[in-house]
Order: sequence, then structure tokens, then C-alpha cells
Amino acid sequence: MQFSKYHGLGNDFILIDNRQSDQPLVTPQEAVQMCDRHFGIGADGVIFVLPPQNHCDYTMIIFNSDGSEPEMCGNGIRCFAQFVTELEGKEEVGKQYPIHTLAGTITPTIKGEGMIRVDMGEPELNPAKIPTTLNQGGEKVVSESLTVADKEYQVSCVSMGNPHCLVFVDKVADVELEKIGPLFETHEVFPQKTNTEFIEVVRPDYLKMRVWERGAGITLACGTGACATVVAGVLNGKCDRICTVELPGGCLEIEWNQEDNHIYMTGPAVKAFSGNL
Ligand code: ZDP
Repeated sequence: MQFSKYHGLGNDFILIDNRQSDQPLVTPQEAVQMCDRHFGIGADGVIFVLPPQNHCDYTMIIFNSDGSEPEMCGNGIRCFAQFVTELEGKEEVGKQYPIHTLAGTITPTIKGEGMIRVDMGEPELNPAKIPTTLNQGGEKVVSESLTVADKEYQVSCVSMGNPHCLVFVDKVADVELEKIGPLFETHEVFPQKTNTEFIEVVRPDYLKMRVWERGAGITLACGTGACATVVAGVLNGKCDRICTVELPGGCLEIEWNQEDNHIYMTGPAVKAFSGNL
């Protein structure tokens, strides 16, 4: 089987041309093996380009490195779009690709020179739909108390199709991600588990963020997490609607558009190599 390796700011994925079948060509167990950095190709996830559904150009399926299947993947969908230009044999600046995902239709636009802008749709704030049991029955979860390992945090929650828990801190460098990340991920207030982002406000238009991803652990970047970060920042009065989010792997430009309530994410997608399994 042919595969290509892509990354968005170091958040790396194995891309599979799955256009001939509407079932993924590898199982979740095989994906775990392929993602292993010592015994496999090495990646944060496996992404499949499947035939269209619901008037879209293609369908995206993704497996995390632990074999679980998330609804959406922000860095992954930029890689998906760049991979599609490779499959189609031409890169057309301005071309849009509506993609069917478990989070609905998500639309990347090719900007040229490896940059992709993605219409990520609207953020979901309803606690039951994120899902979280925090502020149950309320409209949204903004700066609610959550105790993790005997420490109280003020957290906000946003779904970008997948669940995110956002925590503002003074210094992201001081966060013991490896220790507390898994405790947030599996906390009982998150029935579908959660991705967790720790955020430092450098300026209202510049945030620094580190992430513990559901099903993948520490990664160098998280696109949906960067979008959720800006939503939480705006709701907490900490940042502008147009903002740069700096991740360990580099920067994403995020806009939460006031008119259509959609989030727009702009960032790179880079091919590393391709090979045969
Ligand atoms: O929600 C999840 O289980 C995530 N691990 C999915 C992957 C998200 C990603 N990091 C992104 O960029 O949005 C790929």
C-alpha cells in the first residue's frame, strides 16, 4: 500500500488514498502500529481520503495514534487538502474542497506555497453537545472550577466537532503536561474524554498554547485546539477575534468571524515523504 507522510506544524499524519472504497483500507489496530515511532512509520494519526458524501468533494476519516476515531482534525484537514492536490495532479490557488467529516462539512481553500485556509464552521458551546457535565443545563462553560489532582483550575469548554477544555495559565512552559494532561483527558466531567489546551496570553492578538490531545498525548500542534483557544479567549475577554496562536511547532492564524460565527484557520501543510507498506 502507498502512503504519504504530511505534517502541519509538526502535527504529523500518514495519508492514504482511499478513493476506491468507502471503508478505510487499514483497521484501527493497524493504524496504531503504523503510528508507532519506533516500530512503525511514526505519526500522530492516519487520515483516509474517501469518496464523496453529502455533496462534498471527498470524505475524511481519521484515526488517532491510539486507534480511536475523532470527529475532526484541524491540522489534518490542511494536510488532507494538500494531499488531494497531489492526487489530482494540480495545485490551483483559490480552489475550495468541501470535505465531509463527522463534524459536518469543513472547507479548506488552497492559498498557494503550502498554505491552506480552512472554514472550520461554527464552535459548539452547549455543554451537553461538547460534551461535558460542567455547568449542566447552562448555555456555555466559561471559567468554571474544575479540580484535577487536588488543584483547582478555571476551565472553559468548546467543541470544534471534537471536545476541548481550555485553561489559561501564567506560563505555558511551567505546565506539567505529561502529568496532568491524561488526568484532564479522562476526567469524569468529559464523557467522550477531551483534548486539553493550556494558554498564555502574550498580547490580545498573540497567544501561546500547549496541548495534550485525546488519543494522541503531547503533539507539536493542534488545529481544532487553536480554534477553540481563540473562542475561549474571546469568551473570557482575553483576546481579539483575529489572533495568532503559537504552538510548539509554529504559528496558526485564527479568526472568529463576527458575521457568520465561523472560525477560519490559516496555516501550512507540508509533505515529508511517501513510501510503500
Ligand atoms: O479529538 C481528538 O481526539 C484529537 N486527537 C484529534 C486530532 C486533532 C488535531 N490535533 C487537530 O489538529 O485538530 C489533529
